[in-house]
Amino acid sequence: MAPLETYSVDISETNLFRMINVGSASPFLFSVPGISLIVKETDGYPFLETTVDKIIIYPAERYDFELDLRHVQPGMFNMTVYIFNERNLEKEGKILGLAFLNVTNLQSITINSSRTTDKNMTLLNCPFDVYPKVSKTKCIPVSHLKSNKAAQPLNFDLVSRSQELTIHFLNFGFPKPKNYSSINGRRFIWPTVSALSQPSELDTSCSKCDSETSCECTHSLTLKTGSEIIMVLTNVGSGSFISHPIHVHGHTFEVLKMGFPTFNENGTLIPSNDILCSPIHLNKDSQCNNATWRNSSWMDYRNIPGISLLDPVRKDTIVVPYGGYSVIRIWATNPGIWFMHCHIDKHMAEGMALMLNESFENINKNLPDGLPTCHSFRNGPKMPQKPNGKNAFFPFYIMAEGFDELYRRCLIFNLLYMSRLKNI
Ligand SMILES: [Cu+2]
Repeated sequence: MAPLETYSVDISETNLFRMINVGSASPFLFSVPGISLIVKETDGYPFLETTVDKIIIYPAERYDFELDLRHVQPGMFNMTVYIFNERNLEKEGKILGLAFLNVTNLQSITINSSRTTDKNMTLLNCPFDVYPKVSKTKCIPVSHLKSNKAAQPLNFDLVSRSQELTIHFLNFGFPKPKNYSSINGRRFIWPTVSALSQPSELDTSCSKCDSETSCECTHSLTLKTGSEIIMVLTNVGSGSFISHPIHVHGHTFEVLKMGFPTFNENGTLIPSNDILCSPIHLNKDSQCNNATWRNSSWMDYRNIPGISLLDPVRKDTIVVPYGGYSVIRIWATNPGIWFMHCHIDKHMAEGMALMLNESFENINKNLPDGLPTCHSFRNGPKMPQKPNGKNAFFPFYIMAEGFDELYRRCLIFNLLYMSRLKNI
């Protein structure tokens, strides 16, 4: 067994830690008991720093933090990772991850240990805005973070922005009857041809789905070139059971608002009532495949109470809280077919995913002449066979078959197109 990692830091130094959840299943609860964390960036984008005691990190998320060592006496500290219960955020099981932090004071700096004691624990990125049961813990959802304007993100727009605005409601859950991981009741089925070069061969209609019926299909969301896209990512209705970390490829997004469930006096979670799943059914009885705002005036997103438009934090992975929602904004300025999916691998593999179909018109005009399409390959001549029926050039045959299979699956084409488009 390898020894546990020990990080050595001196009180006179500033040390930056980048924490990444490369897991595929669970969010983690991270802390260094006795030391506060000065958190500065998430998913590579800076925000106005905030000091917390613990961080929840979902699969695919990243958080950059420094250690607040101003009132810390030298010594060894634990760096701890726990799995927690998503309903009440209490630790589950034994410690999952452990490292050591060796704090030194090589320059004999005078330490004032009498820190102003705030007995409230502060927790960043909880999927609630009020910590259930434990009143002494204060939650900071990421939607409360403020972007650091002094560190403006680079502009990666490949096409100019238009005035057009579209709002999409996407509900993440496990709808009946099969309880497959789905978005708006659609279990994602992978296309069998390249979605970039042969879009006409795709059936993305999902025609068997309706507002209360689930289906399996190549779910695609068309984004108009250059337009502003508001996505209301919801986690309500009869298929809502767990929070989902949703990751978008090809884009980062601004987190404009998060809506959360509340708790009654018994600690029972009550889903947010801001979302209207169905004009007929109660939310709890609806699949919520065709959601909207309960208050129709919120369709103009500037009317949504508490929406952050001045300095919203930017991310590429956002938790859609169980019983709540996250409102994000992206711009359709990066033509391509982009995957959007839950980063819990089991959910993604089962179908909680879709393709952002961002402007076929911009892709097709960049196709190189004579580029082969899927199905256009020709099988080579049959391999000569030995009298016993086995292939004479067995290793070469395997290679040819393997390459053939790659063509069939069109993986190569996707890669070719992507690299070509990016090099323009
Ligand atoms: Cu999920």
